[in-house]
Amino acid sequence: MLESIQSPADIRKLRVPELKALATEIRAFLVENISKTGGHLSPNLGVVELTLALHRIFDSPRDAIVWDTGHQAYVHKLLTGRSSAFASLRQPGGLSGYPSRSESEHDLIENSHASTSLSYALGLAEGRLRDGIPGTVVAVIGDGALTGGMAWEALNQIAHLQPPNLVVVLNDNGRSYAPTVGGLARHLAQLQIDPRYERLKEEISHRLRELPLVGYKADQAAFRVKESLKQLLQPNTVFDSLGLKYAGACDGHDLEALEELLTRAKRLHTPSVIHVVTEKGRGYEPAIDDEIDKLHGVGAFDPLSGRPRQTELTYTDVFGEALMTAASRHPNVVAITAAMASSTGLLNFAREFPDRVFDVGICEQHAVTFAAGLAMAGKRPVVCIYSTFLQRAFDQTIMDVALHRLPVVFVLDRAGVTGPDGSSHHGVFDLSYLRMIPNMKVAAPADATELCALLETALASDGPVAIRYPKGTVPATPDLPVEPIPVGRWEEVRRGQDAAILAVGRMVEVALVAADRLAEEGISCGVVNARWLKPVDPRLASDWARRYPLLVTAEDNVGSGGFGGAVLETLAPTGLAGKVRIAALPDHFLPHGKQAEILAENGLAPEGLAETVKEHIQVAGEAGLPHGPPPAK
Ligand SMILES: Cc1ncc(C[n+]2csc(CCOP(=O)(O)OP(=O)(O)O)c2C)c(N)n1
Repeated sequence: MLESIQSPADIRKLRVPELKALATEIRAFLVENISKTGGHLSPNLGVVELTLALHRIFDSPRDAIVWDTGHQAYVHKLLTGRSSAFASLRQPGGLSGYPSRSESEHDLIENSHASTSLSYALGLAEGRLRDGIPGTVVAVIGDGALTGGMAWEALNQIAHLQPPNLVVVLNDNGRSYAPTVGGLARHLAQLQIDPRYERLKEEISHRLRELPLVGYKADQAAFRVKESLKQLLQPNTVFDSLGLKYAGACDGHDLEALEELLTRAKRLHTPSVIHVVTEKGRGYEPAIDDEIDKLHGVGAFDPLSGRPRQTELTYTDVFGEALMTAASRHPNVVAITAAMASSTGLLNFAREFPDRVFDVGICEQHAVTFAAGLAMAGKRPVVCIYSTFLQRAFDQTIMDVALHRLPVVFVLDRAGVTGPDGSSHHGVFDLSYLRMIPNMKVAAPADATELCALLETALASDGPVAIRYPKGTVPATPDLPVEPIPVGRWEEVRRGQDAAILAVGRMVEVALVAADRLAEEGISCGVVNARWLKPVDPRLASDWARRYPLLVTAEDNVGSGGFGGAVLETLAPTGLAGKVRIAALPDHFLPHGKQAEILAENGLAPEGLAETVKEHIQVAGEAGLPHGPPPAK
């Protein structure tokens, strides 16, 4: 049936039994495809009926559907004419793993950072109102994304502006990756009382409308009875208190109930919050049975068992173990995660030290300032976060941590090119946005052993330190135990004569292979492991920039403001900056694709680096630039 669905109009023709069959088909299709491409499995299995109902009741793109985060928009893709391309999901040149404006007129928001949908939706709704553009704007937000501060900033303004053309659908599956934590989650759980509640409430208001009372007093009496029954039945919701209409909680797998509620919301002409309860991983046992994250986001897996196809040691694993070791020695070490304990390697830590890990919800800004407070109180907070999501807490990192010179350790996972999650998930700005912050020290390990050693250094530091490492497997298992690495100390891992590559993090390995290739062509290329981005090793100016005629910096960060910039800034006063060439990522948003391919396309694989060296050695030769140490002053 799925093949025949080319647009939402096609599903509006279907009847309930056909829709149920379609829902089953979609789930099987998702499992089969995602088992090959990887992707967000359980969030999408959970929203099949909800997406069908949304596209039947609302008329996209006339009505705008805004998916918060966008990781749960696969079913939306299938219903908007993209099922035949679905095998290319997250593959180079294929469909994006999130909504994508270039893919479809039905896709509006492609930023996959959570908690933004209500702000986008309010802006869209207000803008449309002002221009008299008809249609409803629907924001679909998860209970996890609703923990983020931005969502509440938007709700506050929605309550103020009361746009009649805005519907908020709260997709409540009780989980972010792990169960959603906090007072809000508790509140939402309380609202999910007996599923018969909604029907009972309807029944009562229907009966009240039929009361055979007449006159003012009767009206008053009816009103009072109704109000007290309402209070009795319905706990006052946080949304009602804000001045928004709340309806629910509705079974998110009951198509008819969903359609009824959405129809009412559409006709209400006042902003409403429709609370829909869904099951994450619905219909796929391995996801439902998974206690960790219900197979939220997966690589390729075996569809029968749900087990991953690849299980190699990753930087994330190594960090998790290193933090455990450190925590067993330093009683003040505490870990903080913004709803991503499993994917930042904290699971074992949480088992071993349950009182020393804080899941703050999808609230990176709060996470960082909370860490600042903990540090003020004498703790050693380690903020475990993806590089891309620390962007959210840029101001907090500067003002609340660095300005106070607090010893918060930032551990940035998934730094550099991440691959299939695309533009909004590449962690390619962190070296730039961290390096510019006063008091901040920034490091990037070249391998697993160095990661463990840098963590020791960071935990012994008297101010903020950020350590960033890439997504993926480590070159080798760590060589333990480790000694802390002195702050600012680089290492010349290969000596050469004609040029040196100053490499950051994973680029060290790439540079060593490039140097081998160059050696085959008679070029003697050194490699320096520039593991500290900040502070820069003073030997850069006193030694390497004098000894080598050409310095090529290599980093998996954007060129603007990154490591290459740090080297240029250091060398500018010495007059040696002219020897520097920068190999970095370009000044545009990178697409999704395979990590290695994206790096290679941008000159950051061994061949590309070797080419850069060769190209500039020639230029240096042609320009008659000095080859060898400059004359002593
Ligand atoms: C700012 C930000 N932090 C972290 C994430 C990583 N992340 C992606 S989905 C997700 C959980 C979302 O939970 P919810 O909104 O309830 O959606 P569900 O997957 O449960 O349907 C998280 C933490 C993100 N996308 N954005």
